[in-house]
Amino acid sequence: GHQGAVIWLTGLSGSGKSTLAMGLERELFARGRQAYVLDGDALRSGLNNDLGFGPEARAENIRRTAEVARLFADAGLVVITSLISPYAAERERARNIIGANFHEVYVKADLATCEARDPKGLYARARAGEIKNFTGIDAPYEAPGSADLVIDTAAIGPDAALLALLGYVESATRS
Ligand code: GGZ
Repeated sequence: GHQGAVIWLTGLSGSGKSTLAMGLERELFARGRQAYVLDGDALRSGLNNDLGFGPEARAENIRRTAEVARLFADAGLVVITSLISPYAAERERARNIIGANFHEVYVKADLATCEARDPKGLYARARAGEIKNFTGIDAPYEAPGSADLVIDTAAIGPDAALLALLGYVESATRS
């Protein structure tokens, strides 16, 4: 049988979270699993459209997403969250909300790599002072010290990264 789970991706903007999340959803679905992505950027256009990027707003963003993820996981889905979630304390809060089915995955890429990718031009705008409180520039990112899985997307390509994530999720959610 299968149990629900929450795969909590954390990492800088441009680290590859969204690409990995969508790829994992697709591969799990192809294997008969119900999977669903909760993407921070997408949630911010609806459920979380009242929230900015200060510490308290980010904490509330993480809290709401964790509560929604818990509901979906209770229904048996593999929920893949894709939020920067920069504060270790808020990630621990998410773990406490969700419980044993919470899996923290650090999508690791150093700032220089993410800034070189800059897929949406946000780092350039943050450097120019057009975006304030941008994670990695003038807002903190607290790297996980004991993630359940670390995927270094600066060191391995997207296919290898997805395979590593898929392998972890399949073994961690087998029941
Ligand atoms: C960080 C920002 C900011 C600031 C807009 N800081 O890479 P993206 O563009 O597509 O996804 C990022 C997203 C971050 O939202 P999250 O909900 O994941 O953040 S958190 O968990 O910290 O609450 C980025 C864009 O929004 N974005 N302004 N100031 N990222």
